[in-house]
Amino acid sequence: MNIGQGHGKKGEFLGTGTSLEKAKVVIVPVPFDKTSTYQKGSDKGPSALIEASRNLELYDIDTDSEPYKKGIYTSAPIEAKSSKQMIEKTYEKVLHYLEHKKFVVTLGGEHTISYGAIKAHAEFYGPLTVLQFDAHADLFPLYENNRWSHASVMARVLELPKVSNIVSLGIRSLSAEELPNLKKTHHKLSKLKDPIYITFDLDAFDSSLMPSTGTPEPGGFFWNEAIETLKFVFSHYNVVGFDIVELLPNKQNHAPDYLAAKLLYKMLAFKFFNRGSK
Ligand SMILES: [Mn+2]
Repeated sequence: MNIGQGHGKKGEFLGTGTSLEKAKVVIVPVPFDKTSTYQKGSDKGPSALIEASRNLELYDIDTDSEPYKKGIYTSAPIEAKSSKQMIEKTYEKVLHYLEHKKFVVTLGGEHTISYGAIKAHAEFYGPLTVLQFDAHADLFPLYENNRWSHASVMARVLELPKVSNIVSLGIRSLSAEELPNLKKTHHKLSKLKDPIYITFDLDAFDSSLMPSTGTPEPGGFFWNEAIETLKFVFSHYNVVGFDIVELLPNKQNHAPDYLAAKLLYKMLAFKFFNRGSK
């Protein structure tokens, strides 16, 4: 595959060149990877997903729609030197767009980037249910003595006063240290309650389908299962925002980057064009 051969403008999701004023959807890239423990490189995730998106067909078969017509604006990437600064900047930027009535999609980066986005959505829309797709619970009280590790992000989310509920799907790798926190979360779709924020760690997918992630795990979701689950959630509940994290691009295999871009576009299609959706 030739890089840079897609449609439209480089650096913008789908390359559609929509202005912020005309956009309903804002994509916020957070190219941050400081605490990864196995393989590093998820800071390259947002740009790889965006580049791959320029090769997507704009028509969505499932919903018989062209979701890009809602207007999708890609904001400047959030640059930060520390986890604390990244969280603060992400929180402020996401909250700003929510106050301007935008639907915000945040792109990682390591999973810690979700915290600022979830905090902003929880304060704006809460009490909020967070639906987590992930191979790992990310519920370590502390990991390597760091409160802001990717492996602790959902433990921090549990502490947010405006997050009332966490429902996790796809978890298949755990540490005993996480078990007390795991009891505070749910694992069935029947536990969802509006409004909902989705945090999608790409390692929720089976590692054969999604090898381009820091901590790949076998035994995960395949494409159709994940898409059917999302279709159900978007058509039965009010999803107010989402993020896609932990894409660690591999220059030799662009298929996972394309999968991540397509996942994002499908989620927008289900949000705005699913029949019977809220
Ligand atoms: Mn995770």
